[in-house]
Amino acid sequence: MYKRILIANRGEIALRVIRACRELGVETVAIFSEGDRGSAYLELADEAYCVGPTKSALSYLKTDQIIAAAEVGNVEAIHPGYGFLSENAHFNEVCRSCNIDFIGPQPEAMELLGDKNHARELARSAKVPVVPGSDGLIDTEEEALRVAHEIGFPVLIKATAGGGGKGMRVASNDLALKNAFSQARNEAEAAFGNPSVYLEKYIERPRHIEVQILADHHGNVVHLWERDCSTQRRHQKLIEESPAPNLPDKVRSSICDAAVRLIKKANYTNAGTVEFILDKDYNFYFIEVNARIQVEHPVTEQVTGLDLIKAQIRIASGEPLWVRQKDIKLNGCSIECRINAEDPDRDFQPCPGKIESMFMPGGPGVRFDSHAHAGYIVPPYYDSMIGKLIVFKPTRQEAIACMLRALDELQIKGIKTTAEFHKRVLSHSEFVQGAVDTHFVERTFMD
Ligand code: MV4
Repeated sequence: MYKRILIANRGEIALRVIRACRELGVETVAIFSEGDRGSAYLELADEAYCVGPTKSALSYLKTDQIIAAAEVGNVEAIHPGYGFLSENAHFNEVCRSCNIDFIGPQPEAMELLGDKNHARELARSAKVPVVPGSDGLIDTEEEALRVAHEIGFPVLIKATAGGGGKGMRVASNDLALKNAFSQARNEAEAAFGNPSVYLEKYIERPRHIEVQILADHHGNVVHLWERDCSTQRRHQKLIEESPAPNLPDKVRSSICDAAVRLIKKANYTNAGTVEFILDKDYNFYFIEVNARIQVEHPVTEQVTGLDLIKAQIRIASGEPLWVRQKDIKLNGCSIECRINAEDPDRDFQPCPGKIESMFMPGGPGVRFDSHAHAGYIVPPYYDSMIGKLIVFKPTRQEAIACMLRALDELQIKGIKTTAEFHKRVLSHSEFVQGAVDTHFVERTFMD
């Protein structure tokens, strides 16, 4: 096991990794930007280094500064968290060249799966269902029209270097496709430095189901069941839960087994998430792999009883997986609400500022992962999430009731948050019935 790890992140995920390290007896080196000086998570680290000014591009995204902190802090490994450099293959390679373990997949697997068209082709070779679409990249408008006529409109143009909804455009006829094709390529070039796109049949109003995977360096791969992340707005997840409600067991097993096949084919190691969309007839299609730990990992921790951050650290240090697939049971129901400093009544615009007072919910089955506290000034420079409220109960009905009670208890004075919005979602009949699709929030709450 490592003696010392650097956490190349901030806020609640930095705190989460520090907690896992402390339980493993591993010392921690934290980093912070000038905008995060004095943050609470730094108090729990053994050492902390300022890596630059407030701007992420000059601090949390600065490979050289972070590697310098790792050298000065004399660490053996770096945990990247999510966002920032967590899926940056170059940073991953620099860690390797400096003999610092990157707590995540190898650069090659990260690179391969970061190319969404490659990932799609790999899925095909692993007999994992993909959405009907182009056989590779589409270079010309004529090709796009030919494929669209084969698979039928509406179609979705996707940037191979994109992901998470970035660089996607829907087209419902020839003229729209011509425009969307050139716009998608220009956007992809501007955003990712790679204009390459591919085409898929647009699956209308799908559910977003993702499978948590752990893979060690000894060829062992297990899944930790699925999460339903369909309650989202403009590709920003709001509520996640495990297991996915109203999912037939045979579909559950097929999706999880498909995820394991793909991860094995990709020679992927450490924690990863295989993302699918599910149509109204329970047909599922591979979309992409998220080569990092995700914000919503706690709901999986609650229903499996496994600590995913400790698992990442143990796998990176070379330990073989200590659990077998048959030992990983799906127990109960867990729901997570992202508590963001945003105003749901003003188009979810960020509402940074000082938290005057804060009462955190608790009691049986309640977990609140947050770095925030009374007096904390939510900075405007980073993403607006200030915490995650997670509940865990034997049934979904009890979990919803518990979440509503916990949201009621959560008092954050001084800034607006998404807490009230979550209460409205959790009380809506369509959500309570289970199996909302990815357009539920926009269709139901956005006039
Ligand atoms: C799709 C899709 C429908 N049809 N692909 C791509 C990024 C990933 N995170 C979600 N993506 C989707 N890919 C096909 N062929 C629907 C989604 C999707 C989605 C699309 C638009 C708006 C919100 C969405 C939320 C989840 C999934």
